Amino acid sequence: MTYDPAQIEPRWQAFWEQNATFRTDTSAGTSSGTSKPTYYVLDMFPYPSGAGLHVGHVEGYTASDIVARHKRMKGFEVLHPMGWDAFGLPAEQYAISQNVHPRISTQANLDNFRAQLKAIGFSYDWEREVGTFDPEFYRWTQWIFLKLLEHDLAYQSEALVNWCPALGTVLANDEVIDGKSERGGHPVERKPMKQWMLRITKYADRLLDGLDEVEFPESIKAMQRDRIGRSEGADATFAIKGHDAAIEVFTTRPDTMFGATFCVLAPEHDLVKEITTDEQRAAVDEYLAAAAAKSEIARTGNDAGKTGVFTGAFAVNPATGEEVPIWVADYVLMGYGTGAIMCVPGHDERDWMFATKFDLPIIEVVAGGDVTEAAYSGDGPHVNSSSEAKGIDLNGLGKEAAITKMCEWLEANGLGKKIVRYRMRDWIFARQRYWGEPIPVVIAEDGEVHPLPFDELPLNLPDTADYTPSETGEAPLSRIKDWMKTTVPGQPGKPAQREADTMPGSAGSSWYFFRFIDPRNQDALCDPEKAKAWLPVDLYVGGAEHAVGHLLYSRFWTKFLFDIGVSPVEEPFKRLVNQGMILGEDSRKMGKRYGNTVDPFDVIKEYGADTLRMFEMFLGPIEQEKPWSQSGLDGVRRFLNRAWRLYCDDSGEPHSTIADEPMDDDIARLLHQTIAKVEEDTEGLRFNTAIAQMMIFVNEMLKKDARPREAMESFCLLLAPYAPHFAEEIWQKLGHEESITYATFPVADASKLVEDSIEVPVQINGKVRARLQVAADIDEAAIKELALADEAVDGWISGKELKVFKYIPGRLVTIAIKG
Ligand code: ANZ
Repeated sequence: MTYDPAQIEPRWQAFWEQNATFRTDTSAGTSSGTSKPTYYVLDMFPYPSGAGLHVGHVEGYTASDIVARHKRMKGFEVLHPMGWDAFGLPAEQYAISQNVHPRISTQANLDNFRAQLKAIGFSYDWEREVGTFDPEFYRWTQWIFLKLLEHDLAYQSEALVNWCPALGTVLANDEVIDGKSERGGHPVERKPMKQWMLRITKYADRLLDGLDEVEFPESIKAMQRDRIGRSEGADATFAIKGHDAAIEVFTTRPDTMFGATFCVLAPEHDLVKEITTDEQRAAVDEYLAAAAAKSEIARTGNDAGKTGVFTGAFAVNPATGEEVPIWVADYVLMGYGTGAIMCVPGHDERDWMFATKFDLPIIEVVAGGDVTEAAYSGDGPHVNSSSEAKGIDLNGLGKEAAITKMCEWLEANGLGKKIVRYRMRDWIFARQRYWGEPIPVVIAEDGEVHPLPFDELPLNLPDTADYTPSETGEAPLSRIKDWMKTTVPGQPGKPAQREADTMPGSAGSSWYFFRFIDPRNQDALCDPEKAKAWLPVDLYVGGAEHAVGHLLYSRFWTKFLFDIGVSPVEEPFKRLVNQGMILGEDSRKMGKRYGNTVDPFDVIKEYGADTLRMFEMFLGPIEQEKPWSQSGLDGVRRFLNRAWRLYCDDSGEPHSTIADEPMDDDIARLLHQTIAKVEEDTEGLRFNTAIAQMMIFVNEMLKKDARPREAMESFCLLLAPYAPHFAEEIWQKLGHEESITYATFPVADASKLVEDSIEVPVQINGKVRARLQVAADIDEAAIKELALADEAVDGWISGKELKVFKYIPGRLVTIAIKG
């Protein structure tokens, strides 16, 4: 019988299921459990789409599965769980498009996903499965929300939000790309709305600092730093002529204040209406109306600095005492800094374009460029930056010194202060959609917000057939009148309304990795002792598209849970790996548009899951983008066929030549080189080169007549994390009754690795007394052991005190003795 995965694979999948082979004992590492070392390897859990698993899922999940299986064979208690990110926009949009209730479509989709994952042989402990839409799960999502509220980290605020009329909801900034919704590409507007917000900005510095602790790809760290966008600068006050109010500006270059020849307010700035003169009012109103229709991206994109309108009012530059005009322009955003800036056209590019367009003065205050040609943003000695009357002189100073001196002057004169600002905004934590966690608060008639008591959680999402979003921003839950109507907790006579908004899709995914450790705990989101034994996650594998949103949110929640004593760690993920995208065979992104999508289940039907797994790992380094390759798939299939022939004869029985005989030197070397390479490369997640070495092993072994059992069994063990069904089958044929899952992974014998052994002379007290035959790359500890056991050496040193033992690699052993 030849290798027949269709016959082997379902049988082993059933075996694993019946025997709960991958059940994890998470009491390991706690006072009541074993002392086995723990290893937590986590996949980014999928949102169960209607399309089923794609080849990109298979790539990441195979990588983590190999690591999980490898660690089990090395004696670790391994936590390798799976669940569903099942609330949120994509699931709901899908349901609406299919005209089925999201609860039904989500359940059907995840049942399909589960079956597919099982058909690839992933070693998940399915008893720990969780779904974010399960009340037993979201009870704790709601619990965390209440804790955030208690700690003043959740609040309601009227904010300018990204409103998507087509989706009928607000979107987070990372769900908007080029003014369109990430999902579906619908237009997004800016609109002021009252929203629940989470104060993630309070954690900005800790989210930055924590990045130094974790092993994430540098590119991901850079994206997170950029999103947080820490800026050191100063707030400074510009008085307004003829008004009591003053303009507070935020600048990162207070040193350039002598060059500030105008100020600009964001269109939404409170002062605009107040200071605009009658002559300018019509022009300003018209400009404001146009700005309101533009997205943030359009405002800060290529046109930045090219539109604006004069208010008719003037401010006073505090350094020069000169009057400078106040303009309104939409390249200044209300949501950043103070929404007002001082403009230094000599040294800021957008200000330069604006000044050039509207004929405003440009003054050089830092030497080094030609400000009539372009803004100069580099360093250099300050010029034109001195005022005797004001008692400030920056001339001749470089940038850093000038910034320091200007800040001191501002503070001394009550005109401003140093400040750190962040680009990151607070997290808009509400959606006007049905398919999400209800927010567990009620609003009394007087408008006061009352949290639900913890023991009333979960607050269930009510069932309704009327779940489609509205275009007005009215949340679907508000239409379920008898659910909405309630009373203030503890005050049955006091009527109240429930909150109709639900949480965003990223709520459940911000903490789900805690729940896997203790998924059925009724009293806590996770037992603290278990959390301590298992966190942080040792290895987290998933797509780079979550580099900013999900990873920032989950790091924020973990830090908060740390602060309230629930999490033992501040950083949830010790090491992060992003699998590279698998492109179509034509090197284009796979998609319906190009007709180049490969369905992994077509591959399984034709080739089997083990071939699919090994092929995806063999395509190239896990982090890299790489095209699909049909010939590569055939190549891996041929490899497994040959490996099968190495073990089995035509009838499918193990070769009679497999025997308990010692390995000759060649086979021993080949085997131990293979063990060493597979071990190292698996640890380093270089699965493609590990597989290349396995291919060498099989090709070499097929040329030999001998089949020493040790080599045959060891290789089967090496293959097990990669092609688990194949390995289980062969392991059983070799006479083992237990699953290979917990068999010990082979360890390379260093002495068998090298090709040539060498002769090393041994000098004792200056004279050569013996010669040793050793492996060329032997180390000092190993040669010492050999030398002391050598008969000739022993004859000279026994009974004496060993003073010195030194090995000059490849050349000489020197021993000094006394007595
Ligand atoms: C004067 C100046 C002179 C500036 C100069 C820059 C260069 P980051 O690094 O992003 O923090 N700014 C401040 N608030 C703004 C807002 N709400 N919308 C648009 N621009 C704003 O940038 C801070 C700088 O961006 C600030 O420093 C301010 O311009 C501008 F040679 O002030 B600067």
